[in-house]
Amino acid sequence: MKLYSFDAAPNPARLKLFMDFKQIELDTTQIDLGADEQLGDAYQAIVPEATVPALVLDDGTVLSAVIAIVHYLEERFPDRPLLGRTPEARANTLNWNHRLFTEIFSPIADAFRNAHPKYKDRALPGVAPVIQLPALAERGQLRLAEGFDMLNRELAQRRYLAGPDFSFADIDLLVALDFAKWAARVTPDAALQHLSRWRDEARHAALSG
Ligand SMILES: N[C@@H](CCC(=O)N[C@@H](CS)C(=O)NCC(=O)O)C(=O)O
Repeated sequence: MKLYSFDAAPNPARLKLFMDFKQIELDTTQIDLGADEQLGDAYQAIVPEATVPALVLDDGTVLSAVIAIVHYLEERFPDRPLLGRTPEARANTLNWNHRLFTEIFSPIADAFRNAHPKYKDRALPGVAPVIQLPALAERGQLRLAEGFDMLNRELAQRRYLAGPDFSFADIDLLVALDFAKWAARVTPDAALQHLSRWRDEARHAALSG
């Protein structure tokens, strides 16, 4: 197995926190996004999507979606489960990961990539040119504020996002809050007390890996 990553970027950070918690170590090569190494021919020959992370399995299969990589690793390294211990918990964790991806990560990426000059004509990851739409940056900010309100209401009802146990959904939300701060310049309002309480506990749980 061989992992390609760039630990400073949000999607690789989701995977790194997962692996650190479960104490998984893999042969890893860092692909420098700052130098656009992901767009070079050498990397594209391995990962045509030109994104990180990517896990190349021993049979040559290339996984480029974080959610697929963590599912595979959870099967291979079952100790300290992060995707739920029962079918219900597993489905609920996956449900939250999907919601976070569409309702939180996507608005942050829209706010960032449709406004930053570095991403002119690269408003989406990948090699195909994609123009920036400033309205999407504005909509991203609005959706993010709504998303934080929704999370605050949800976290009033339970300790962690997907239930009583710390899970990969919590890891995703920790990474999303950091990403929102530096990329979209948005920090949840201190009045969102349930989100704030959860963040303290989730940070602590993540480090207990
Ligand atoms: N397809 C991945 C997301 C991968 C992704 O978007 N990675 C970003 C880094 S956070 C990337 O590689 N960007 C490359 C670029 O912007 O050119 C998933 O579904 O989990």
